[in-house]
Amino acid sequence: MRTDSIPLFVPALHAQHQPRRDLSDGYPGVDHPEVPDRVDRVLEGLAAAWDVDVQTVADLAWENVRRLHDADYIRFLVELSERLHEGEQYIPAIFHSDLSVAPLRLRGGMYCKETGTPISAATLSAALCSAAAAERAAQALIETGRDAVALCRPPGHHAGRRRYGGYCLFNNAYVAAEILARVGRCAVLDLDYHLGEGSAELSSERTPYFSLHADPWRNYPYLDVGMLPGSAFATLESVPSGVDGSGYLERLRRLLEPVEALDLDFLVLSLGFDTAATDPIQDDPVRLHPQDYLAIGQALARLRPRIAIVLEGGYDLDGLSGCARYFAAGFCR
Ligand code: OKP
Ligand code: ZN
Repeated sequence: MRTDSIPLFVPALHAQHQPRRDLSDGYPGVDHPEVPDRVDRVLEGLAAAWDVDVQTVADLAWENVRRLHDADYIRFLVELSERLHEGEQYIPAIFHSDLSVAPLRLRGGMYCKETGTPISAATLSAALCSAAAAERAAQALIETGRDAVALCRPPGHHAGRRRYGGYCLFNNAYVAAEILARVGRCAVLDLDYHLGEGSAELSSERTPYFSLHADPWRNYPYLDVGMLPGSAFATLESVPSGVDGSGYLERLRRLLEPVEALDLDFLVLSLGFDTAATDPIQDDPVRLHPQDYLAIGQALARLRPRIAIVLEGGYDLDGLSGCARYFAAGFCR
């Protein structure tokens, strides 16, 4: 058990964002796995092992989102949100790199290249509020010198400077990292199942990115990492298909070596529980069991920097709280 309480920020508006259908694997799609309940399940697990100081965040992170993302991309989301009717969900239909003079309805296809991230009238405010939770966790690190958690929803690591997709609109982890990098040395470590190509794009010398993920060519986002922009400051490591807890831990420890060598003040941890063996959205199996998150938490607890934990994926509703509880039991310091 941690001796002190840990501040935990929950975006107040996330539950109004309810994507209905996930067409990532094509028509007719599946019930969307990125549901509001995820936040409750993770919170339940963390609260079973930590003394959490839950704070609901009602702010919208306009300013920091404008710093990170392009103006025309944000303007598109604003205009679209104003136009959407109650209950309506938007998915682009044409995908080109420049649709800037096409009708608003089609313009989404220049900022998104997949069909798994439906946008409703409530999505923009939920995403801004999610980023605000990350903002608050970063501020808590600076002000209290203690670790903090943001249960961001929607998630953020697939969102690039002018790009949404993979259930993400704004890059919550980089919102936090940019705040922290103003006052100390900061990096982002991503342990979600998926490579965060948005985070890789946003990485820089002052905010390098480290990620351990399933092979991104064979799994979402289905990219050849050699083709990624911004990869000069991204350290990307894949786990083999079928990897188990010990194989995962071995690779995590190896990835932590260059992170430690940076002598950081702050670390943003993009934490996804979709590495659990029971997660429904894996293509290549990663076989982590709830108990494996204990060792993951312990490995991270040994790091020197203060850590802002930002939630990314994790879609097995029945398994989430167990994984989160073991993680929290391990991440005690
Ligand atoms: C968001 B996050 C694979 C379907 C993939 C998109 C996954 C988005 C993941 N058959 N659908 O957890 O990184
Ligand atoms: Zn993921």
